[in-house]
Amino acid sequence: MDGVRARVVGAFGRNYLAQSGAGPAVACVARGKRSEVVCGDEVLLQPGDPALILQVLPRRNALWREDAWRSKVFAANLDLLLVVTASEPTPNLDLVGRALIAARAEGIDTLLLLNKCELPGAAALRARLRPLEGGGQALLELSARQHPARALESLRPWLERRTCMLIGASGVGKSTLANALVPGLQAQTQELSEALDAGRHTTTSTRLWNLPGLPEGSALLDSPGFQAFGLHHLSVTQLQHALPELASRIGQCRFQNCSHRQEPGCVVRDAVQAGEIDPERYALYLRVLGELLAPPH
Ligand SMILES: Nc1nc2c(ncn2[C@@H]2O[C@H](COP(=O)(O)OP(=O)(O)OP(=O)(O)O)[C@@H](O)[C@H]2O)c(=O)[nH]1
Ligand SMILES: [Mg+2]
Ligand SMILES: [Zn+2]
Repeated sequence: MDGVRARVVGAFGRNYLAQSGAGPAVACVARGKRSEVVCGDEVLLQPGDPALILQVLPRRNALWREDAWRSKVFAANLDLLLVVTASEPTPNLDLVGRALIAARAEGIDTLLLLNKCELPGAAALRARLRPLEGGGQALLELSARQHPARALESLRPWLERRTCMLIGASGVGKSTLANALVPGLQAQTQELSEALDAGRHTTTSTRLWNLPGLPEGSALLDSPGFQAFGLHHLSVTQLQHALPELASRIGQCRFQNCSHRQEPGCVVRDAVQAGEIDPERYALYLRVLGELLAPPH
């Protein structure tokens, strides 16, 4: 199919912004009613005002969000997921664990961030995150509000020439951090959403920003705040591979297809009992597994 190849750098309801090479971002719309185009998508455009998205090219990877009724892709073609945590508000390690599973299952690199590290409560969170670090999870501590320049410096090698996204519970400091990385981002986000979507869908808008001061190809995807990460598309095997503690033990249980719940000769349960696998991580596995095995809603 003919068309100009471009990358979707803004999604606002049914309106999109796409950029071809280093050219300016142009307004475009999707064909058909149900648009399945997301920020980060590579597309073929038919030039025009607005341009028409003719085709979404195959995705390298994607992330899903879900509510009680459906799963929906919300970002595609990522290189790095920055999972932000903080001691305030009360940490939600379930959300953190699910975000890491979603990224790993899609082959997206992950970096766990302990923001607000200057707060006294950081020590307790640090201790709770240790099992993840022990499993090989990369972790950086920073203070986006107190030391934004320092935060940027420690993040720089992670961000270079990659498309990155910040994710985390409300209030952990994603916007503060995003603003440290792309000065003026918050104001611009609001302006764009209002111009393109009359401000109606600001919560569902996403934008991909080129990171200033970093090499060409370094970008930050600004994600809408939401709670539930979609994992329903995973198979049990994919889930097991996405948890490092389980992945390293695959094939060691008595039964090849061990679900690590109550089968005899299960090395995973043995490891939990022996304190080698964190009980909180095992509980997360059981919760997600239960959801995967439950009949579809
Ligand atoms: N003490 C401290 N506070 C911080 C730090 N980073 C952000 N905050 C504060 O935490 C609060 C929430 O920050 P936001 O950046 O709005 O959090 P968010 O993750 O974008 O939240 P949502 O948009 O609701 O998802 C604000 O009051 C920030 O000033 C930090 O490093 N230390
Ligand atoms: Mg925010
Ligand atoms: Zn087992």
